[in-house]
Amino acid sequence: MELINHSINDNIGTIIFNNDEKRNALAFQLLEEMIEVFDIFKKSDVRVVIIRAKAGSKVWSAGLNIDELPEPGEDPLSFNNPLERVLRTIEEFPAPVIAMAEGSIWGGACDLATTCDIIIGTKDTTFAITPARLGVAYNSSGILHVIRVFGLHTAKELFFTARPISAEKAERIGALNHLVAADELEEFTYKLAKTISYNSPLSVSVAKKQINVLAKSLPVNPADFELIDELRNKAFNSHDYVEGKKAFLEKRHARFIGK
Ligand code: YXS
Repeated sequence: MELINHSINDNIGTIIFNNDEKRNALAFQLLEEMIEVFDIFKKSDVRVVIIRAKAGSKVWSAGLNIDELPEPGEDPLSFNNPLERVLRTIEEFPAPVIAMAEGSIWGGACDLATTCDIIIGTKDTTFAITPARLGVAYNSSGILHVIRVFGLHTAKELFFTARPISAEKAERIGALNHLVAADELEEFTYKLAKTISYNSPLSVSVAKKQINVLAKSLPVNPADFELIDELRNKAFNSHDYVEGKKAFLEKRHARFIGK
């Protein structure tokens, strides 16, 4: 593995992002390595997984690797995109996955953190959802994660402003399970993981599945679903989508024109 490190101790699996110079951007290679490691964990009686950045990181993850965003016309968050496959791997993994969230969390990494079962952060943990910065229209499963974890109004503010929200706010609305001092984060997280690992893995995995299935039972009629898809198509065929990526790579503010 190159862009992540992983280890297993006392039935607790750990994945550490190792892409510092790109602020732990979720490069396709990093995401594929995560899927490989979850497979190793599954075969190794891992009872809790912790996903983290290196101690002291200012950025947990800068989100999807903008260099790898596809050309206009192609869905940047398609069903088989490596990020979506990692999110489904986390959701379907039989044991709890904890995001040990030190630092700022951006875009698709916010989707990743909120797909984890538990999020533990510090006062410097922030959450930002950034499609509006890049002319992207997020996908429905990601939007549902954000609504379920942050609530409707905060989800709208996150998507409309693309600005980070603070750890205090995230804890107040229940998006963060615990907000702890930076120098206690590691010990606190592993203590919680150990508590879970001593419980019945079967009971814990059934509880995870039950909660995930029941939390998702939202009826959406097919016509609305098709409409959303039509709107998303418009966005990732737009001038703004091209401009968003270009502006980032040229390190300048984007000039969006709304089409
Ligand atoms: O110039 P070099 O080669 O050193 O590279 C710079 C950045 O270009 C690179 N980098 C990234 N490369 C690809 N994809 C990224 N997401 C990304 N983020 C950063 O890392 C090197 C250091 O970046 P720099 O100088 O900006 O670091 P900093 O410490 O001053 O600022 C850290 C951040 C995270 C505040 C800043 O890098 C930033 O704002 N990054 C972009 C965050 C973002 O908009 N992420 C959304 C990615 S797109 C995505 O996830 C979805 C499609 S969506 O947008 O829909 O949610």
